[in-house]
Amino acid sequence: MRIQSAEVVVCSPGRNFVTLIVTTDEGLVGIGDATLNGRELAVASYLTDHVAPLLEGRDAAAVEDTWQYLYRGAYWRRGPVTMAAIAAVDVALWDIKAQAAGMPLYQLLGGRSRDSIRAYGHAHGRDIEELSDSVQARIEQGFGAVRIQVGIPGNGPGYGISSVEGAHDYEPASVGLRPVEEVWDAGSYLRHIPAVFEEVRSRFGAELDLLHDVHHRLSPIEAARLGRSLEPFHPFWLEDVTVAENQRALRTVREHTVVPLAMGETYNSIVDYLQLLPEQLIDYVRSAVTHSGGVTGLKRILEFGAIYGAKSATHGPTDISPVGLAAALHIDTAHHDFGIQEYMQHTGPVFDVFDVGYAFADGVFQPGERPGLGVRFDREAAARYPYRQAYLPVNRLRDGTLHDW
Ligand code: KDG
Ligand code: MG
Repeated sequence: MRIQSAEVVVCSPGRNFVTLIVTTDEGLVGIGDATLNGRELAVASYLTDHVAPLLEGRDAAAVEDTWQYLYRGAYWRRGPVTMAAIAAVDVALWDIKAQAAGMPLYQLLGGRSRDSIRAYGHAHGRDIEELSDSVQARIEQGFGAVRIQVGIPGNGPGYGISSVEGAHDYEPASVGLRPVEEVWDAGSYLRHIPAVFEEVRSRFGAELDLLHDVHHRLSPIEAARLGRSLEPFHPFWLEDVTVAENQRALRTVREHTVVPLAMGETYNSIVDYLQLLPEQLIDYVRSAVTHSGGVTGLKRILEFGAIYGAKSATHGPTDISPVGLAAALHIDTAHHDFGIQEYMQHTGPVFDVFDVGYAFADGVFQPGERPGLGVRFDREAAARYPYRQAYLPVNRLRDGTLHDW
């Protein structure tokens, strides 16, 4: 079976997605997600201009060889644009292979290791009252694990809190030609967050798993202090407590706190984990199928992590399309060292374009039994939602210095 064509569609049913459609000479169609929030068109060009012509005529079954061909063959390895492009090709080829076998993808990855996939939801609010309402809403949806983000007095909207007045649902990318600018003050944050955890714990009890994302904003010693101050409220994890490039920072954090740590959503290769995993500096690997070279790339990372006791916790925000999420769910089903799956929840119009076979109920996912990934892409519906320029915010300290986001 040969690849006949590879086409890219960029659409925006509420937010932007880059989808690769690979068609074979036997009529099978596989799809892959190449969405890179705020840089979508760069990946679309990489695929259309440089990858699609190379794919035509290749053996559709040669998934590993195609991965190596695109990774080693380009000479320029790694990086978010390259690895998102490779991911889309890889996932589309796995989709085709599983459809050809007449099986859901997880069967080709080793079959079921569990009955269901536990997920965590997102709760947020400008203050503790709004946050509590949001936590309650997640509990009512069945979640037993919830990420809590809250506005910090004096800081204005910040990570996890919408900068669009009146919008309760948090969508990090705002439509427009430029990113919105937010303010960050670590001192106010560190003073406020322990009281938030204490209050949420006392309102919702010990059983609910609480997660929190620092989004790369603290220095190593600030992160260590945060971890220590939250220990009495036993968080499930703290995510991205320091900038992801400085992996030694987590040594400092580890020396001072036993709070579990998660990192990896901005990484795109197994090479990014060469220090973090062997030194056992993290407990959860947060990489996404879409950003780390697809099923082939992420499986390698997760197996490497498993040697060092790190569990999988695949990135699942709404800027990863249902195609990327479906691929994650097949890996979650088959991978032995699964931890938890993030589920930020796509909404209405997304499902006009993506018909999904997976299902979420009572806090857990099922990957679905459709052959392949189980997601169908409707090109006509996609055409009704054209691309809109949208960017993640930028973040500044009170004196105007640009800070990590
Ligand atoms: O594109 C960036 C978002 O996916 C990111 O801000 C979401 O940190 C995030 C998370 O944990 O889902
Ligand atoms: Mg995160």
